[in-house]
Amino acid sequence: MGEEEEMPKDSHETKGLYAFFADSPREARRQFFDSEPEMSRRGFFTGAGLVATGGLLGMAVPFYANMPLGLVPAAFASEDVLIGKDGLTLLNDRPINAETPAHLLDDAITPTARHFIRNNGLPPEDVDAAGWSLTVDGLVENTLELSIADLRTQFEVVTMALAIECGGNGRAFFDPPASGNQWTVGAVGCSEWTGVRLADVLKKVGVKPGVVYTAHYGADTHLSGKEGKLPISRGVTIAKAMTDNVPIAFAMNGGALHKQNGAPLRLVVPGWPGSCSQKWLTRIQLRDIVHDGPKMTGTSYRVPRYPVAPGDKVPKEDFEIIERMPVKALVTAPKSDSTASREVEVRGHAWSGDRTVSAVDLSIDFGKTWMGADLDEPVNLGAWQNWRRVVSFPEVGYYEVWARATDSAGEMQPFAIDWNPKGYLNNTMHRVALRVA
Ligand SMILES: Nc1nc2c(c(=O)[nH]1)N[C@H]1C(S)=C(S)[C@@H](COP(=O)(O)O)O[C@H]1N2
Ligand SMILES: [Mo]
Repeated sequence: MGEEEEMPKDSHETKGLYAFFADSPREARRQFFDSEPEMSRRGFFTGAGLVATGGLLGMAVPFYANMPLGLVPAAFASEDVLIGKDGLTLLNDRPINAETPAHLLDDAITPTARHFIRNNGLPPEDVDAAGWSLTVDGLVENTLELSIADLRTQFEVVTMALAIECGGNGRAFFDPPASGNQWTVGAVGCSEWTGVRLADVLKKVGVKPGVVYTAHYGADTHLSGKEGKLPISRGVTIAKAMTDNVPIAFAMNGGALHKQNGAPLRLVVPGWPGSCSQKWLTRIQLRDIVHDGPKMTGTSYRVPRYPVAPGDKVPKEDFEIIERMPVKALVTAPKSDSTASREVEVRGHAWSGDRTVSAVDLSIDFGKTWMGADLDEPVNLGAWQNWRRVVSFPEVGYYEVWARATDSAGEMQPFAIDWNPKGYLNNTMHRVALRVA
């Protein structure tokens, strides 16, 4: 049984509003926004303890069909859980999941306040950085226990800009919908991380022959509160772990890690699903089998090994682990649904797991014609690449700007979603709507 299936599938009367929108986006939307408010919301407010806020949504929300599936009505969002974050959209508050609107990801390096949050459990409270300890064990020549001071003094300290993208980024656009956090485009960020190379630490402990995989453990706790039950423990192939841009990081953008981003210590594994980048890191174990911790097995962070039709049921044994994330571009300016002048700079970022991006092209005519953007080299391997182009619109009116990246292996972003049951790896082109005045 996959780890995600162990979560009690109780009705929306007993679980939180966000969980309801995440697990049953279509049903949640129907109940919240359909035009018969009497019928549709009564059950929710009596059962979920949200009676006090019920009056705020006293009428049907117009044009709800245009809203991303799974978006929780803003009237209910309790954004105080996002202390130290700026402008993030809260998708869930237990556990906390929040994405960054595309136009707030415009910086070349993502500020800490704008790095998205994806939690599977509850972060540790009252973290003590000075007393923090990382154990490296399993199939090693000598087990090591390292404080953050040990890491700083015994290994070369490196700083790298590295992109982290959640495997489920883009899930909100799947049809039929996929359960899970309804990320639109903003479960991605590229901050500057300072730490030591995992590879250097592994060389020091001595990797025994036969090691194939790492196993990562963090100090967060399971939502159920069960002692010893882990919210997530994933790993990567030993080959990926030994690459030189996988840091064990103790600083973010030159300052402390944000509490929700894994303070005081985390892994950053660029190019692979964000879930590989264990936060609140306490232990790395080396194994001679593919790691089988929570969210490694079943359908978690896995996709069918063959193409499936939208909505198909796929046997669990036909799923395989996601490794590299696919090629993608994000438009960070102009902001979607805004008004632009006849000439405007379009810009954003592009990335492709374990590869580089070789071209970004733009279309303002729904893909009929394309024009190349100026694309920067990555500042280091694993960083996203910035691109820009001044675009002239032929006349006033409504436009969509489409961006399409092509990577060093010649792979290009698709028009349509390659559907999979859990809604991973959506790298369809980002489209920004503009009214040119
Ligand atoms: N300990 C721990 N590490 C974790 C997670 C978690 O829930 N617990 N979530 C993972 C997932 S699914 C993602 S996408 C990234 C997100 O990193 P961020 O919250 O810093 O953006 O952290 C990963 N590391
Ligand atoms: Mo994730």
